[in-house]
Amino acid sequence: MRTLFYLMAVGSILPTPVLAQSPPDSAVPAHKADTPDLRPQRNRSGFGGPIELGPDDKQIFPDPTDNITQKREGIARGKLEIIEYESKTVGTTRKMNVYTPPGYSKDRMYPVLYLLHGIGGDESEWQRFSTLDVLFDNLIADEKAVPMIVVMPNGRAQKNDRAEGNVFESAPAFVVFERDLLDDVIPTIESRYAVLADREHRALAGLSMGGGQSLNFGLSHLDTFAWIGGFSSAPNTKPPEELLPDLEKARTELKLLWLSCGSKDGLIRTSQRTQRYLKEKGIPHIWNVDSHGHDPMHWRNNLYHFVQRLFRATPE
Ligand code: FER
Repeated sequence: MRTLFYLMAVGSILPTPVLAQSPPDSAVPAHKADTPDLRPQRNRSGFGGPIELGPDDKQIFPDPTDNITQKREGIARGKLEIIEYESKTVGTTRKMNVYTPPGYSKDRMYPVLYLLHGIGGDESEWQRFSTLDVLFDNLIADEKAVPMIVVMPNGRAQKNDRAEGNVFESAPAFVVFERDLLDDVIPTIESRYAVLADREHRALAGLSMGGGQSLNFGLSHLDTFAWIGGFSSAPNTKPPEELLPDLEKARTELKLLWLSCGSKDGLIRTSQRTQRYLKEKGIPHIWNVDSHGHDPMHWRNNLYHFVQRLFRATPE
């Protein structure tokens, strides 16, 4: 019901229902496939609602320079592949994008980041927005991130999982995805790749709709995930009391909880509500408010900072 309300409320404000997807907008130049698609989304003024920034709503990690996604000569490269799996949850064969780090070998065991897209995206969205393989190759070459596997599934758990038509109509499928992730995606990855299969070696993060999913699923499954991130989390994020059913467990078991949003993102109230509750209840977290809107630059930049803290003894 709540979801429906949001669909109706936002649907009436938005110039387009496709949010986390670069639209064929004649105002912006065409996008080349081998560079990240950082074109601003459509004019978002008025999107979501009025923005009021509080004293904690500050940028604590600077915007990285653009060369973070520049392909470099002479460094080892990871591999990106699309794999298929049988989803018992959906009853179809589904696709996900998997990045394996440079020198990936079955003789080693790797931690895994599960990375979720927005309401208008699919399993290829993170690659399109951030040239994720290049970003990770660079971070790993510089030893800024530990070698890890990145899994980018399709968070729209329904038979037709393409981002077609009014993408808000598929919002219920983003709820169903909790079961697909836990029962189908993770077991598939753990049976096919050399991965460390415990909570301390699993991270879950996402952008917008995928940010809300990551907080919802991650915080209610702390036995499965110890590292959680929500970038510009959408209003599908559960209200704080529901989101954090066991405060003591969250306080002691989370290795990293990352929230971020752009100061020009009309959805910021959702993240502010979560962050203020975390602060009030003394749950350690990172809150990074940069100067972006609801856009790929914010997602890429926060992913860049977030992954540097993953799977380390002292993440901060
Ligand atoms: C909403 C506004 C935005 C909503 C979802 C979104 C479910 C998702 C945005 C995105 O993924 O970019 O009210 O409700």
